[in-house]
Parts: sequence; C-alpha cells; structure tokens
Amino acid sequence: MITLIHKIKMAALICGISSVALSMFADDTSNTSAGSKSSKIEIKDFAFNPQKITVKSGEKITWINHDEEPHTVVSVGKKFQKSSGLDTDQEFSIIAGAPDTYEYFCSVHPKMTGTIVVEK
Ligand SMILES: [Cu+2]
Repeated sequence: MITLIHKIKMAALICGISSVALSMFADDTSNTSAGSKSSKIEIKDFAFNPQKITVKSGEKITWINHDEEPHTVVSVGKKFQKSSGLDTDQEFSIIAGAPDTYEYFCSVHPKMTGTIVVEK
C-alpha cells in the first residue's frame, strides 16, 4: 500500500518535471519565432533586393552586401541611423521604428534606392 502511493507520487513528480521542462522549451521556441522576426535585403549588382519591403514595427531589417563594391544604407530625411561603408558580405541592421514609409539610398551610388514600409 505504502509503496504503491509512493510510486504514484514519484510518477506524478516526474510527470510534473517533464511537463515544466517541455513548456519551457515550447516558450523558448515561440519567443525566437515571434520576438526576432527579421527581413533581409540583399545588395547585388548595384541594387537593393527586394527594392521595396513591408515589415511590422519592431521587426529587424538586415542588409547584406554581395557586391565587390562598398555600399551604404542612408535614410532620406535621416529617419534612421545610416550604415558605414559595407564591404563584401558585411551586414547592417536596424529595428523598424514607427509606422511610416522610409526611403533610403546608397550614398556612394545615389541611384541605388529602396523603400521600407513599416506597418503597426
Ligand atoms: Cu552603392
């Protein structure tokens, strides 16, 4: 009798521990997918690709330069922080701010332009 109760208690304890561990694991994965949503803009052949993107406020936006030439990311009207000169395979990231339309260009090649539409 006593040993049976003891066994049940042990089983309940083990179940409790594993479900806590599982829920922690589930929380971790949902946090990574929801909290760090990000968009990539590739710089290739003197163009931003995609040229226009729509993101949510708080989303991370990363540019990566695939050209041999250095490029920059500069906001029209200085609405967000500008990048330094990006060498080959170098990245630059910002966090999308308030909902708005953000135009940007490359200060080395001003004909290179892009648009970010930030939604709520
Ligand atoms: Cu450029």
